Amino acid sequence: MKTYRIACIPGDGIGKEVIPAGQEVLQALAAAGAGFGFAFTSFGWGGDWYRAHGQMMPDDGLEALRGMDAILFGSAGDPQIPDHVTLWGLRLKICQGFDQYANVRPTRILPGIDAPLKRCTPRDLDWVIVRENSEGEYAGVGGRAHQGHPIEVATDVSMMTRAGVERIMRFAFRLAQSRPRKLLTVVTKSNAQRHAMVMWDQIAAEVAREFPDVRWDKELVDACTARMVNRPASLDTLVATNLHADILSDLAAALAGSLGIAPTGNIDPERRYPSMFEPIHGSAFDIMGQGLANPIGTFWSCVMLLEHLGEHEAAARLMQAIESVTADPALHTGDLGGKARTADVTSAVCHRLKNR
Ligand code: NAD
Ligand code: K
Ligand code: MN
Repeated sequence: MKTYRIACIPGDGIGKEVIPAGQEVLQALAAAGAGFGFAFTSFGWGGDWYRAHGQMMPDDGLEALRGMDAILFGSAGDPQIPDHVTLWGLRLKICQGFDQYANVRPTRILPGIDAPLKRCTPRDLDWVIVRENSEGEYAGVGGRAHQGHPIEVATDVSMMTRAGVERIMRFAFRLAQSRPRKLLTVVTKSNAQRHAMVMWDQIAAEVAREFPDVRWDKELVDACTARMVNRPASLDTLVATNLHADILSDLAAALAGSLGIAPTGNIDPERRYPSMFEPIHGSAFDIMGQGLANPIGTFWSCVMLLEHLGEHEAAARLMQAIESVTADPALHTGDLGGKARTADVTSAVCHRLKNR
């Protein structure tokens, strides 16, 4: 029987609550006769590791992950450590170290979830946002000089390369082509950002010629937020820069009901390195350590992980179990207006996997 080696990095805050829940659900799926097993290795990296060792993960951390089939990640962010230290020291180190340049963020309204958009049925909102995950605004290029002086300057340069934009565009067009509507919206800000974003638009038009069956359009990122609210059904697959997609996908999650539901995959499409799956939310300082976190975002991320491994039947089974749980308001956590706890939702999903 095939055994998948999965690295688990709970990280900080509610990551420590939702990642064990994700492992439990994957274990239940394997035990219910999926035809494969999992060997989990957990890494205690994050804020606690930083307090003990002065860094978020060890220098040879990437080496420890390299041979894994996939990585399940919680969140990086600790109330006592600056956010840029935790993010750059752990999550971005892995995303950039393993060149996981495509960040895929699906959004749908799951059964039973009361989405805030009026006049919007689940059929009207079925998006995948493709986030460029290796450069752009989060390239790490920039600097700070004359700190504390009146002439202080600081820059974060949005750096885009032709190779980087071409590969994310090709990925997005291919993904759009694989979906029933074959529709791609290229998000841009080329009216104001007249260098990198103009190149982005040009490359989109070039790559589009390779995909004559994909319909595509362009939208400025600010207008795109309004379009997501006003005309959700006019969107299907979207591709946007690192920063733009980061913001659009939190909006997408909220429009579909809650940040606690939304999944993502940080993918190396060439499969040179392990890909990493995580809920899109962060450490949720306001609810951490109380067993209140919604684990659905992590479970849906596990579905994406299974699909990445080629286990499509198991992925569909887990998604079905998730949807049958969201359909029951008694199993909604606080973010969805319910009273259920992380453990209630987790055991309900496991129970449905056992008794299908
Ligand atoms: P957040 O996602 O942690 O929380 C935003 C709000 O959503 C909070 O009110 C929180 O309670 C709620 N929420 C989020 N996930 C939930 C869940 N599963 N169930 C129920 N409610 C949920 O965002 P933030 O407050 O901006 O950031 C907190 C920390 O997390 C910061 O340090 C930030 O840098 C970090 N962060 C990390 C990642 C990551 O590791 N990928 C992503 C986002 C934020
Ligand atoms: K996360
Ligand atoms: Mn984000």
